[in-house]
Amino acid sequence: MNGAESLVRTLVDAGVDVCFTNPGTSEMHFVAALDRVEGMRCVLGLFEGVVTGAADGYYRIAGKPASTLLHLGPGLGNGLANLHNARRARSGIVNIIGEHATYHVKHDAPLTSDIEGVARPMSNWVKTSTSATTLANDVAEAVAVSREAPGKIATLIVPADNQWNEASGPAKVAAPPSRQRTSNEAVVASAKALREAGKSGLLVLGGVACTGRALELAGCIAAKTGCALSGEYANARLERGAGRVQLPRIPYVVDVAMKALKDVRYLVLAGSVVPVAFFAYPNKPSVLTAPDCKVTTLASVEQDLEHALEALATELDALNTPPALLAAPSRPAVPTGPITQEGIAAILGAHMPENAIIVDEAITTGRGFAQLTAGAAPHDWLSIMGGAIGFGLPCSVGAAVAAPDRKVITLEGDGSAMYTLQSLWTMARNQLDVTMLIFANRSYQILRGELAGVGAGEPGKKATDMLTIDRPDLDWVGLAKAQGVDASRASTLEELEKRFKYALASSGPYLIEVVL
Ligand SMILES: Cc1ncc(C[n+]2csc(CCOP(=O)(O)OP(=O)(O)O)c2C)c(N)n1
Repeated sequence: MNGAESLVRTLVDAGVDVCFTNPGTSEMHFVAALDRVEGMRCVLGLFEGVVTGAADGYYRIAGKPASTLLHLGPGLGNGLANLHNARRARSGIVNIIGEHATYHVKHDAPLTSDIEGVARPMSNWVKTSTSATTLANDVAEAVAVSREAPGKIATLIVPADNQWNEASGPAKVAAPPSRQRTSNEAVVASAKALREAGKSGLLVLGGVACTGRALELAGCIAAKTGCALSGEYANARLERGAGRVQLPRIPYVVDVAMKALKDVRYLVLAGSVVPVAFFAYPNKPSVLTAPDCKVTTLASVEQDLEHALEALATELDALNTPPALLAAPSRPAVPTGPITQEGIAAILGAHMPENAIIVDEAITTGRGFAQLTAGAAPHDWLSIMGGAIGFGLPCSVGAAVAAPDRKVITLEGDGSAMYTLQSLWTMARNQLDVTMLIFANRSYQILRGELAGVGAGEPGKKATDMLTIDRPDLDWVGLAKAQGVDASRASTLEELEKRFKYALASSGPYLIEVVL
């Protein structure tokens, strides 16, 4: 077998059996090996930002890494923004990047670049393979790194001759080490802080603490001590809905966040960090908590968060306390008339199917969605973690590949959607079950607030042109249909509800242009 086949076999044997790809000449032996090796599902993306964003969404739902296949430095470079988002989400990914044959690099052919240099800022681990016979071991190492808690980006650069030369066979991947446990001192200190704090305490959950038993334990702790609970501003995967502990998010807008946090005297961190502003603004602080707020770290995001919360609940004698803040089932009444944020939220809350996956890149339109969806059928909520827009559609591709039996609902700003629009073609080709709401406000609406926020004043004509995306208005129905995705437009809440119900009842991708 050649190096490429040893590479693919090593991935598949280790359970890395999905590859999001956009290949070129230097990856042709990998592509050819796909026909010889059973078990690898390959999904083509027509832009590398689709590929890397899909790998992020896949990890968040599957809980295991996918691989990507990208074309030298420029291909990887095109995928970097969503790789950044994936790294911030702590999604494990194995990137395979083709490179010129070892003896060809010195000739400085057009696609030659410093691939390691391109990879490093968005990767936790980077290596260039040195021979076909050692390639499988490098792949095994990359997979092992990608599985290290809390999920890491491993980038392996593979020269073409190491793919086509004879290899010695696949390699075995070591089992992932179990997560480290937090110290007893951290547990005791956190318990002391929450006891002293009473209602002035806030337990902030991050990483996998926003899911499953860990979330439930946080509810028990809140019931016992009276502390409040929160997720961070953005969360890779937040379990929400009826019967689950409700976790609000730290607000985006600095003044709103500071107001929400002003009475917190004791902050306890479980997989999270002290809340800071997304950006600096003149005359506003970077840290959002009050200056006299005491901070205690229960456990870091790499550590075993369920264990940490269980130990804290035990220390507080809260293990058998029924969890506080459980969301009661509720289906909001749906208003009629012009489209409003509240109306969209009510439609989501009323019709979201059980076990849906919500991918949230709604930016300003989504700011009021939390309340009316809190009691909806249980669902997962995936946020953009690194702030690099163009995340939502690719993430939806990956989530849908990871969970073909679940409905993916994408909440998407029109500006953000345009970055990685090619995702629609991948959805159509693979008939992925994704319902997309595109919030067509024809504007980079958030930046209007940011302009004022940084003290740049009122926009004039030229500045306004940089913050609007009208002239021409984007025809979302046309953009979707051109890529094989059925679509329609909704200009009232009645229309939106009808189209949303239709999309949920059908399978495969469907896009609704929500005219705001
Ligand atoms: C990769 C990247 N480029 C640019 C930006 C700056 N930016 C932040 S939000 C935004 C506009 C978002 O527009 P849209 O998705 O329509 O949401 P809206 O603000 O209208 O709610 C831009 C350009 C960014 N965050 N990331």
